[in-house]
Amino acid sequence: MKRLLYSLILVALAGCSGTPKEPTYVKHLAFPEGATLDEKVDMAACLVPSAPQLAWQQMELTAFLHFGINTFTDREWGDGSEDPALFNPTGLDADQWVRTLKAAGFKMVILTAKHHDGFCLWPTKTTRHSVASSPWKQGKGDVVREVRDACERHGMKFGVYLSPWDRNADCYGDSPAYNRFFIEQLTELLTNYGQVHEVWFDGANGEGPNGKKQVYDWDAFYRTIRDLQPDAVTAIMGDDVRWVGNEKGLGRETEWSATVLTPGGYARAGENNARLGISNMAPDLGSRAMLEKATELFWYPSEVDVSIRPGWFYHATEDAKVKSLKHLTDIYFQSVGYNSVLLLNIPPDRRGRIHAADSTRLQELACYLDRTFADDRVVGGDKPWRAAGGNERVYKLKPGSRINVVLLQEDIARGQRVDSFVVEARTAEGWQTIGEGKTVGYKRLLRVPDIEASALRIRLTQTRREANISRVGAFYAEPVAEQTMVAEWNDLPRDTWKVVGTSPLVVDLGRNVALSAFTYAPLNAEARPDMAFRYRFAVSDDGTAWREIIANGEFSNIVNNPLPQTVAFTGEVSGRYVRLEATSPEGSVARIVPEELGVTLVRPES
Ligand code: FUL
Repeated sequence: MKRLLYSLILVALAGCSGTPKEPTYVKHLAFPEGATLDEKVDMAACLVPSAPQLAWQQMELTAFLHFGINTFTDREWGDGSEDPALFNPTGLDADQWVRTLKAAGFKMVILTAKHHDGFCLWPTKTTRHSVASSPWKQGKGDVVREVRDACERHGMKFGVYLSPWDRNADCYGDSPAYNRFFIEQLTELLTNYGQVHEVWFDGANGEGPNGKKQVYDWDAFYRTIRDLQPDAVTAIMGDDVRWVGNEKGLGRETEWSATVLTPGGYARAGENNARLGISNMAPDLGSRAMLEKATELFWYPSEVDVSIRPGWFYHATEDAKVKSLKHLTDIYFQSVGYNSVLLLNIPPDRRGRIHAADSTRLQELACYLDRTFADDRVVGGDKPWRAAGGNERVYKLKPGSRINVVLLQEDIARGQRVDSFVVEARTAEGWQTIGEGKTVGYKRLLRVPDIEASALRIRLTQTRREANISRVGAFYAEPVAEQTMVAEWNDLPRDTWKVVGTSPLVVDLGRNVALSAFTYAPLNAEARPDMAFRYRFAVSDDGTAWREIIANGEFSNIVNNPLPQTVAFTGEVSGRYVRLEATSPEGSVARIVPEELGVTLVRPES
């Protein structure tokens, strides 16, 4: 019966010409029960982004600004007990932030108006834990306003990060009360600062005081946004923009914006996603095999968020660890070039300025991208091409073209439809295949072998209905050499250590040393369920009598960003034995291997 209904809809949509007019589903569609794979594929082809989602995708480059109390405590996650008096930037210059980012090609900035510590960068009426209680501008300052105004001056779009998890609010965990509190904060931000283009809700969700779990009222949060800022997209726990699944700057080569992943804020998300065996991290979120099992489909495109430094917040110790140009260009090709928007974090420092180490690197990146994409070698590559599976088209290249990058774009306002393609080049030796792939989407950049060619042939091997190719391009990207970065987080060679115990990890460093810090670095920078999260750190002179140096530590955000975390001691700490005892993110005993531990000497030996 449902099948019959589906056919009737198609017939009804047929124009006078007899060619069925294509249906359009904006942002979401539900497959009729019993729909065949072919019918599902047909419908999937007609799923399109909403207008704000389309405008968002076209920005390509957006910037994150992580700034707040953590900037002043040198932490990644504050616990909410921080004294607002610590917030005191000496020369905050939001105009410099926005100018720097604009010059680097970014189209929007997203400011952490409130991170998990609950400290608000605007003088909110909801809590005293804000800039209003800080010495900065005698409590009369408003960072959100300053950034918003700078965006206005420089024609930059503006977004807010508002952490649902709040480690300061007393009402956190008292679900209805906190939901009201959160909506009030959201309302202030979405009412008093002009247009807001993206609202970013982080997925981190810890326990409130006394272990109380907060149940968020996502529907009410979404309603508030739709009422106050109908053109804003909602990200991560929002339902317009999807977290790519890691914080390494790594998109998927095959990236479907028309995806089977149900947004996390929907009540049915848990059940739907578990049935399909997927999460944000799943490698396949939209192939035909996934469509076969799915009951609904979302236009839920991927956003790749990554920091220019190891951490999200500014730490002076990371000034020399700003990602290299090579690393950043790889990130660009693996995000923007993989049908995603890149959200690159550039954290302002304690002065309240973007540090020269970051702005210099941004400039280098912008120059590199400008140079690379200035000269499109394809002739007439922007002529729209409507093509079914099996169709091919030849594009001439300008004479004497040397290329190593091929660009493909679909007109996603008419859906994401390419299922697989092949790219060939005509060289002196004849036609040769130089690349192939599955998805295209808004933008696909293929790094192909460095060749001289006179033409490209694009063959769409499989499509969903007819695909709409809006652009084919070809470029030459100069190879970038990697600047080697040494992992400098352990001053004492491990072959001089003796492992005395493994659970907890106890190490005899071989002699008495003066330490200023220790580091925990998950093996291969990969998260594991039994990795360390909460920890205690102690030292001893004889391996028997211990002095606890840190009783209640936390490797904040280690699951999403499993990079080395260095913990600096408040003073000099000496001993011969060190002990690191930890529990995993799930609360069980963590497994730490000696290679994951490093110590920093007060006086490093050369
Ligand atoms: C994560 C947070 O926990 C980090 O601190 C950071 O804000 C990042 C963008 O999202 O989940």
